[in-house]
Amino acid sequence: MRPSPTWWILGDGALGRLFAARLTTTLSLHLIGRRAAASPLRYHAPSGETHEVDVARTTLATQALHTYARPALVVLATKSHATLSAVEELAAHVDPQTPLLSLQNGFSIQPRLTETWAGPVLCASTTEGAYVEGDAGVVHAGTGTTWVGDIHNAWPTLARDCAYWLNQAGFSAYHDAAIVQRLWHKLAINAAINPLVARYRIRNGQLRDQPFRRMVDTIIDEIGPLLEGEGIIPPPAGWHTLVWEVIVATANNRASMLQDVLAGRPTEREAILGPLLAAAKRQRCSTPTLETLYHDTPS
Ligand code: KPL
Repeated sequence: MRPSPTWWILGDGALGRLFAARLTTTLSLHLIGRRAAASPLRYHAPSGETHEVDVARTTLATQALHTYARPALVVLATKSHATLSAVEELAAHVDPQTPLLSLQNGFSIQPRLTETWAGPVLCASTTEGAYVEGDAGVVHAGTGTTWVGDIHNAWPTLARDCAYWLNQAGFSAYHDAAIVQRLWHKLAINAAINPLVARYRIRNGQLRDQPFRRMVDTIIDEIGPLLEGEGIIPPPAGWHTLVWEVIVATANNRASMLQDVLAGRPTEREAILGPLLAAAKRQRCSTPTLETLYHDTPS
């Protein structure tokens, strides 16, 4: 195995805790949240087993954090709308060339970070499912796949290295030279699932029942042509199959947007639906379903 680097994870939510619980076993890791929190993390594995994992949980303001080695990479696991301010704060504490790995949903923060951050910006698209439990728990609801790349495909070696460490930690991770396509595909999935389940407060699998089933199909009918108009290649089995396969695979999940609504947090409406409405405007195409969905989705 290669010598272990130091990574920081910024964001103590579900994905931040999940990545921390797994990565801490193979590299030197600090999980950075808004508040210093008690270690260890309680990691509930998909098998049903629970592990107490000793994770260094700290804040950017904690002096002790800065006595350790500088991070070789910072994983951004904040919500999309909180990422720019988190990165501004981070900038005062790390070398400006530090590579970032963006785990954010949607396709809004990734281009902005790529333009503004001096170092490499990797983006990941993951189908790992997780939700938080209390102050120190994370439930790994379903294993998935994580693809890593960067928007201009300028950092393939770094992306492969990052995938290597994720694999060492037990994830299935791959470099993807076409990560932009992958991010848009995930955005299509999130747009068809998250706003509806958040509004009606249902689990993903309930979308298979009417009247939701019809609503999902109508949304997909609008999204597919729109994304193709943006140069996104349709998935091999088509947009409907892509979305319905995820609904079936995550039937028991409470989607991230539903978790946000239930916890009274802001949602990722802008990151997920905003880029679609912007594409519709660019293409001068009418998308009444997406517009209604945007207005009906809590912000
Ligand atoms: O990514 C997700 C989310 O919850 O944000 C889906 C795929 C909808 C699974 O719940």
